[in-house]
Amino acid sequence: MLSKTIEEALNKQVRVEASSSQVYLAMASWAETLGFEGVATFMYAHSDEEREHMLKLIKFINERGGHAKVSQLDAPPAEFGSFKEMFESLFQHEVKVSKSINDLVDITLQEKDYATHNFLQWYVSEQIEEEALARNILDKIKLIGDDKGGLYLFDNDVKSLIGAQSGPELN
Ligand code: OFO
Repeated sequence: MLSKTIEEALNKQVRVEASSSQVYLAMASWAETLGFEGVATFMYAHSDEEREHMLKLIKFINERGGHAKVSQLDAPPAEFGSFKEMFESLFQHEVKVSKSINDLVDITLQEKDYATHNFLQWYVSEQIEEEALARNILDKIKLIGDDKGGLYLFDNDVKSLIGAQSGPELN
């Protein structure tokens, strides 16, 4: 059985994952309108993945006797300036999500909820991968700068990273 404190903290994380999914969906749509099909495909997949992270939390909360809540979200931006800015903001977003997971892990220790602590280890590993991937993409895009040919090749390449972001097995 979850304590109220843990239930609330997990529900906050449900919201964080849902809003990640929304932000990445907006990025996918923006890239698609610009004709960057590879970036769009990558971002649509990333958005789906965040939804999976949210669902995994929802199932866990309900299985442990809590009630997972779906809350209203702020609308993400519709445009992101340049791909460099977009991936910069994706990276910063993932750093924030990691912090939020770490805070959550901390609460489980304070509450001596070792089952939830154990469950959250999947998210800890996932965040390491997601931050590394975002940093890797950002480094590439910084090298390319505004070079059109480079962006064209990047758009082709980025699709191959979709598998790399799947993270630890979902179960
Ligand atoms: Fe859910 O891992 Fe990114 O935000």
